[in-house]
Amino acid sequence: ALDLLAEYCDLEINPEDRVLTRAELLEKVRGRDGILCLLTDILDDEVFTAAKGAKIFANLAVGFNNVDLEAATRHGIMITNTPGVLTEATADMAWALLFAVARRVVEGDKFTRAGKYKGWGPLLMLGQEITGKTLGVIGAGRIGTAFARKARGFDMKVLYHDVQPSKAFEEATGGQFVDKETLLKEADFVSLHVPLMPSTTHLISTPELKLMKKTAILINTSRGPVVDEKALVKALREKEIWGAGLDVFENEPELAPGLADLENVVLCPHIASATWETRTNMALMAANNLLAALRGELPPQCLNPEVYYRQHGK
Ligand code: 8YV
Repeated sequence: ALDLLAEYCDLEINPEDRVLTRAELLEKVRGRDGILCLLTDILDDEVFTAAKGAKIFANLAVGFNNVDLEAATRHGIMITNTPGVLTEATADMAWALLFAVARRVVEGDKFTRAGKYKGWGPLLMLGQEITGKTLGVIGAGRIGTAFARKARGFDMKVLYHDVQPSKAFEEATGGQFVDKETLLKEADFVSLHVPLMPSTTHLISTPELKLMKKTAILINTSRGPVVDEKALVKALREKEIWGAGLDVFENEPELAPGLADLENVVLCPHIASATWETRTNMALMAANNLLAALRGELPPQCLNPEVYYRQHGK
């Protein structure tokens, strides 16, 4: 992707393998025609003011809760994201977490490495069966659909919830639309696939965790603040639910106090789209969006095309 950009642009690459400080971000966007940015870059009015003259910020993510889209539109800056290319990798990761928690894979690995495996036992590290269980999917978009579709191989019943029923979801997965309470009560495993918005912040908190089965497992590969992490720690500690698999955290990269001490949770550092194939495709998509904007075209994954139409008198 960088080679592609280098053919057409003078590139300045952030050399640090870390999140930019706010001051660095404000400094680095100054005088650029286009910026390829990460979900850790909070893009608001101040940043767009500093980036005066920029045509585009290409976000290397499908989620764009880090972007004040209205402010970008006001400043005449186009914003793009990377939908589609990371769907399967993210859905796969939700399954990886579900298996890891249900079958105690990480716990078993630590136990074995520590030399604690002294002999096979019929009750050693019992987990939850996955095949034939009821899967609850909250969020019936691309990733939720891919996740639920993969459940067919495990003969699962799929329940789903979203703001409205989705025919596409049902056709792809055989899933049944239910209200959130029914889903939480009936699902053996609950996986979250919603974007982060005011209406999805703390979508799962104490009342929701209380509705879930004592044997339930919660999976989150969406955005951390969708789950009230303090409430989750309490529920896991008090065995209100059986376990959780988290790829995202409420105050990433910080973890809620006590979370890392729990055995019944598997934690990953926001790597759901981190495969060579997917990250390459995300980078190419972001680069192509950038190049389109620099050439004066409408970028294919533009989230605020009204900026383009306004500038081109359409
Ligand atoms: C990435 C993601 O890991 O696309 C998203 O919204 O959260 C993940 O695919 C991340 O955004 C990379 O910047």
